[in-house]
Amino acid sequence: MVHWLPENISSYGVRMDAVFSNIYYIVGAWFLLAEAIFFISLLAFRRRKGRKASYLPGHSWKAMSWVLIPAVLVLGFDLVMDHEQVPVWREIKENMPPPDQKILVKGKQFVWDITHAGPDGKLGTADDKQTMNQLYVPVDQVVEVDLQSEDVIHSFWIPNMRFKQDVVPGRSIKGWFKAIKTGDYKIGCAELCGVGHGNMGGWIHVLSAENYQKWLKGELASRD
Ligand SMILES: [Cu+2]
Repeated sequence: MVHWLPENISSYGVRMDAVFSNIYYIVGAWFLLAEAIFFISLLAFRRRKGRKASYLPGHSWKAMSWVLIPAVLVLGFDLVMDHEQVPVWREIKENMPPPDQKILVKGKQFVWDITHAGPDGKLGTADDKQTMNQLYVPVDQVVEVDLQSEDVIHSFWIPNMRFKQDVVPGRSIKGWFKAIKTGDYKIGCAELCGVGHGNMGGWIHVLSAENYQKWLKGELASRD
């Protein structure tokens, strides 16, 4: 595991982090090996008196093996990573568990316009609750987010929730997550969307189920 990632508060965060670690260590090891060979070669075969540079056409098996062997190894490690990633992708991105709570998030330069389905559980009705940059969700419940954009491409990012999804004009993209811990965590925009991009963000407030119902009914003050 990679330990410097933001605290995980997502039901599928452990699976996501395993994929991240897998890529991190495999690609990291290759990077270090490639750089080591590069710098050792620079030093060992540098210009010296009496040494003539020679042109190697690379037709011999010995020369070609420098390319072919790593290529086969890279392909092999690629398959190892695919093996790790495909089930996680299926579970998280191609599977939509029945939602307990529905949220509509509209990105626009440079805010997140958020609509929470009210006590009736439906979006687009009179009891909906609207906020700007402040997302409220109940803990231990499946939250379905419908992501839309009113102008350019944004990316809705909650690092602690291991959730990041592009928000594309003209499309309605659905995603889901389930928080396993209450608290306040940051939301960002992960797609350069204009001059205010760096300030485009907000907070997600994960509340207990009871407090969430209270908040929906207006019995709990909003936090910013
Ligand atoms: Cu943005």
